[in-house]
Amino acid sequence: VRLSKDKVGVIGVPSCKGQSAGGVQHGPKALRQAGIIDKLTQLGVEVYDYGDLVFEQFDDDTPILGLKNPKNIGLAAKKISDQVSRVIKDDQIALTLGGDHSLSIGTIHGHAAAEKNMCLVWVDAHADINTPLTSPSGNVHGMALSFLVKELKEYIPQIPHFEWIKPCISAKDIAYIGLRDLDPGELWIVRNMGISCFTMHEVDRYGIDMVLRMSMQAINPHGDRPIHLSFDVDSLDPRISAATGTPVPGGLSVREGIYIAEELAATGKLTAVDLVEVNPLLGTKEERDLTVYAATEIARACFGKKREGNIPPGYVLPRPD
Ligand code: 4U7
Ligand code: MN
Ligand code: MN
Ligand code: MN
Repeated sequence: VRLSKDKVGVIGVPSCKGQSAGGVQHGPKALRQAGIIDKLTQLGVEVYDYGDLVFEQFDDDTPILGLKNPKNIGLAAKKISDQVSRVIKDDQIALTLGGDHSLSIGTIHGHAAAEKNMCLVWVDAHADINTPLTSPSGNVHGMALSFLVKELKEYIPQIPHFEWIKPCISAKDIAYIGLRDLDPGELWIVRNMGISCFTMHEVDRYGIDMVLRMSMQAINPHGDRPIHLSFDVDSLDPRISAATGTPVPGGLSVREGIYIAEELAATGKLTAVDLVEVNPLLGTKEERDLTVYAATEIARACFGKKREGNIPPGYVLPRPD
């Protein structure tokens, strides 16, 4: 596997204000404790670990139009965006460890700032494209994409601390994989705005390989665009990924998740990866360990790990003298 760049910049984002369960802010710590940094280094990529971003906490953060924690999230997103954009401009692949999925407002905004022509693969049980006006929960992790899609501009109300967010991606540049739980507004948007959408129904019908080929055909037909993978662990079946806030039955197998990562790595165009919604405070110890394990395997596949194993960097086959 030839990666787009041989350097990876790891950014921990301990965010949790985009949803309501406690614990998802410990996701980066859990992934680090599982040895994610070493596992990537062993693949022969140069890993730059920037540690975890620190966010100032504002307790005076009243909901606006039902949207919860606008100030905390809006200001955090700016910090995330700046950091991701810096890492990509430094010629590193940005690997962001979450944290809840509201962080992708920042990562995608920052990626688009560094690479105008980027496209997006969003792997999730959910579409995360509620507008503040369609959200049934007020949780921003279910709205992240709505602030970024150019075609939705006229549907997004003004939210304090979100003014700086400029829509930076077109509907035709997004492919969804794994969806199985959409709200009415989201369904309307996906059907009417021209986002490519491969739900679990399409995964069952065509198989994961065809789904990936069709995704790439739709958003990156010439294979020349930088790719952003936003991977929500709730895309995986809850039998694997139970330690997450919004599990939905009937999801991807670990093998399908890994296959997505392997094929995107093989394009040589992967420039940013978000690994989000690991909540180590949910589920039993076994469930937590399995969720974290699945997430680290997906990260490894993104950075060149092959199923049969990889030859260690510098390995020489011994000869008799
Ligand atoms: B996640 C939901 F209503 N759609 O908007 C919402 F079902 O980042 C869930 O994918 C969003 O985990 C899930 O609150 C966000 C709900
Ligand atoms: Mn989800
Ligand atoms: Mn999500
Ligand atoms: Mn979730």
